[in-house]
Amino acid sequence: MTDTFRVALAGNPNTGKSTIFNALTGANQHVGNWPGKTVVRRSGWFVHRDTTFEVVDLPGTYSLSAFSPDEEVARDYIVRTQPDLVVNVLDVTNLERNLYLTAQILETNAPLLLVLNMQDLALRRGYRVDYEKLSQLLGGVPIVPAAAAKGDGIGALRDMLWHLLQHVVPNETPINSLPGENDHVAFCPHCRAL
Ligand SMILES: Nc1nc2c(ncn2[C@@H]2O[C@H](COP(=O)(O)OP(=O)(O)OP(=O)(O)O)[C@@H](O)[C@H]2O)c(=O)[nH]1
Ligand SMILES: [Mg+2]
Repeated sequence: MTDTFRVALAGNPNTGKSTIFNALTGANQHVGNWPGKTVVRRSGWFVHRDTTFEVVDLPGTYSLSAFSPDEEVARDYIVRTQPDLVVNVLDVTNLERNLYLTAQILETNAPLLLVLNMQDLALRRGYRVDYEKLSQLLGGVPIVPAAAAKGDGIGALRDMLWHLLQHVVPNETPINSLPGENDHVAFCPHCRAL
């Protein structure tokens, strides 16, 4: 299997996109500008289970309305360039505000995966999220919880990316949960066991 899958990280500012980008791609990064824009373009790649993933770290945006260069870049990449998967990174402690962009991305019909980041803060504040319910409410979008600054959830994210992009087979082996955090397991609507 030698296909390269293009994954775009999208989300509100300060949700941890670049932290996840760095954790996924390590030293395999390229930094430039988006064509005709002063907005920084960061892309990189990694290999997982013999599959190459190209990752683009989109600028942080609250919406895809294209009122600012950042929003325009994010919207154009999702709608026109059409990555194989959009990974929407959310701050789980601020779900309501973050889900506004999620709703907009869903409207584009782009294949979508949610990373609910900042689980360490949520844990400290006693927040609990019903991933299955949230996934259902959003039409069956897969969800990976993470605390990217600590590296938690990055392995599960890699597994989930591979899992989704290899075409999901119902009831296949569940993806690993976060180590030691049994409340925070990845949820894929295609594999109810997650
Ligand atoms: N507590 C906590 N902090 C995190 C986590 N992930 C990222 N951070 C911190 O949040 C801040 C913002 O992270 P970035 O990765 O720069 O966020 P971003 O989404 O790329 O931000 P923009 O590029 O401005 O949109 C940094 O100080 C990170 O260290 C996490 O899971 N938990
Ligand atoms: Mg960033």
